[in-house]
Amino acid sequence: MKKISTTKISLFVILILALVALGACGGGAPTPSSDLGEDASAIADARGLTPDDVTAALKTYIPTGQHDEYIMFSSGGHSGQLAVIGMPSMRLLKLVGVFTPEPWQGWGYGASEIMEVLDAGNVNGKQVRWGDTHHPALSETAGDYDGQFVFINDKANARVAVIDLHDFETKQILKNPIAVNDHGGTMVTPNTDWVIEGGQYAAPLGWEYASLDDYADKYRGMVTFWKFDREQGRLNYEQSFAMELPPYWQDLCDAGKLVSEGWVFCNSFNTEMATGGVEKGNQAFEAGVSQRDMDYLHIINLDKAVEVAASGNTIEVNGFKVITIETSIAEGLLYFAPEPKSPHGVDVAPKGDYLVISGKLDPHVTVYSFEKIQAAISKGGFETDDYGIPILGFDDIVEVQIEIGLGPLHTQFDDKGYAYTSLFLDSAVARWSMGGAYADLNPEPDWTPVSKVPVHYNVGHIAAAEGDTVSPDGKYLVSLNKWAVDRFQNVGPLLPQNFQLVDIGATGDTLKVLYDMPIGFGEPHYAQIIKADKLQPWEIYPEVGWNPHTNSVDEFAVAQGEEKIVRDGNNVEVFMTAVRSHFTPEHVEIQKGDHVVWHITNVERTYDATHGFALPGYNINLSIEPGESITFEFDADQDGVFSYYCSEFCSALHLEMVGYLLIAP
Ligand code: K7E
Ligand code: CUA
Repeated sequence: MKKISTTKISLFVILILALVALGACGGGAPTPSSDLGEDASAIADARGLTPDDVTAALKTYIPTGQHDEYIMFSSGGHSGQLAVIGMPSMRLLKLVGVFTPEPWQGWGYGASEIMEVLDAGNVNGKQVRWGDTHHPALSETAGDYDGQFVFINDKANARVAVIDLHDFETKQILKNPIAVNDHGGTMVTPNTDWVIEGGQYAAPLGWEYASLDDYADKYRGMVTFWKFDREQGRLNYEQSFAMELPPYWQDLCDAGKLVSEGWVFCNSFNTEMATGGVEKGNQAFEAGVSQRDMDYLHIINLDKAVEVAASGNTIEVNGFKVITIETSIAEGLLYFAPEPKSPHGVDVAPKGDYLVISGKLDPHVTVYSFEKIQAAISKGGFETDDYGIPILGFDDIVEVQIEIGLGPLHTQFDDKGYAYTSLFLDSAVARWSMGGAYADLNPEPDWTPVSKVPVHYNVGHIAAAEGDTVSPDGKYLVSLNKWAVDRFQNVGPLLPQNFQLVDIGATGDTLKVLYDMPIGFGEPHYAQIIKADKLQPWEIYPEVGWNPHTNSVDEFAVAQGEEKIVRDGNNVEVFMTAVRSHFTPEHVEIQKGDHVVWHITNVERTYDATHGFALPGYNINLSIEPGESITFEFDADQDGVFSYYCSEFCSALHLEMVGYLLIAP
């Protein structure tokens, strides 16, 4: 491979920067790219690029054939999917089908095991084929992303999904059995023993009916702890449990780590227990839920709750184990702490020693000390809320409050003792210095605002490289902006979201936006960013005939030469192989009224040699990756001639990769 020497590269960079800095660049009308020539400085000049633009381009450009350093797993928002994005190039690599059918991956178009995964997310027997995905969580080992799994929640229907990063395929969807919707999910404990799913809008547990007049008595919040079985790669329903919570609207959660491992923190709003109904003369929701200056941070002793759940000191709701509020109080599982004002984010610092909480209507971040929380719990003598839950004293447990700007939401951390908080109302990301064990990592005084970078616009979450781990990387942060307004070409009144890559590599007042990436498939909320070399996905399935849902060779895998069609009464079973460039058999002749079970094995062992299988009229579409074996079945309820074909351009004779399904009347 031809390589340019590093000296040449740096000379090239210096040359561009020097020319740009000398003002060689002007504004003016853009020059058509065909006329730009080969000279870098002349190109920068002709395109009107500033020195910052050129620097940003040099920091984000990935030459053809080279790979990104980080991979971002972003929620797909309303798409119900999970986006996989390379960083710093911000190239979209994949939109993994999760809660919503995805045709390219053959996700939800006939393949039996995929339909089973999707159907496990049905709600009361109703097919729900979308999701409002919010928070992806990478699996962790000892508090560090391990690159094995990613979890994500569907806020709209209170569901969680497990995606296996061996093949980036969704393996499991579970409907929460006690809640209609969720929000504070998914987050994982430091060894991924538990996947957290917190609730949001309170309702009677188990989807019962109760009048809003009975809100305080009958409506409840919840947090569910899903037990993860790493070996199986699945959440274990039987070992999972939930905690009943007061009908405050639990919002986001985070798991403790290191010193706070075994604890979980969830914030809440609407401790006012407002029930809306402005049309009946009541206070509107947005006013009713923000009357109080403080809501309650929920501090949960998860280790102890696990013991209580295992001991059987639970009730059952829809057959699911639930620890009641009374039990939580009696066993010391749950404490509250006041948190200002319309709180949203709760984020545990890398060493597990502090929690950062933002109130949407408070210009501060509030930093709580885990040590002080423990001391306050030991000291006792609590006030309680209406449900008898002990409330810790605000002044006893708060380390510091730092005024950083308007509309603070979510906080991330780096390797230099800085925290970053998104400011929704300011449309900015604030950098502030941390104290305590982080104080020596940066030059600034402890707990002070350091700088702000404007983002465009209305930032929600931010995600920093390895930012939720015990050892964040710094380097990059992505601002997940809700509004794009003028940042991209107008594509009609529904605009894309805007992910902005921010350089956080240096200390001090140096934050710079490097790149804008439009997101045209939904409103993502959160993302996590992992070092790319931690991922070890398969290039092809380990053996021919692999079933990605059992992680073993499928009992109906078809070997080359053993293709056949077997008829037993009205049941027809097709055993087919796919290889460049044919399906065997090429004719499948059946009768109207037959029930068809059809197995296809892609016998290829070549990287990227995927075959599609599209069968018109029966809504069947598969993606069969090298080595994979897939089964689908259908009732042949319409006769006719149906050409099935390979829907991946796999070879020069791909168009010839076709066959006829003949259904005689
Ligand atoms: Cu702030 Cu669902 Cu995490 Cu949206 S949430 S921004
Ligand atoms: Cu196989 Cu195209």
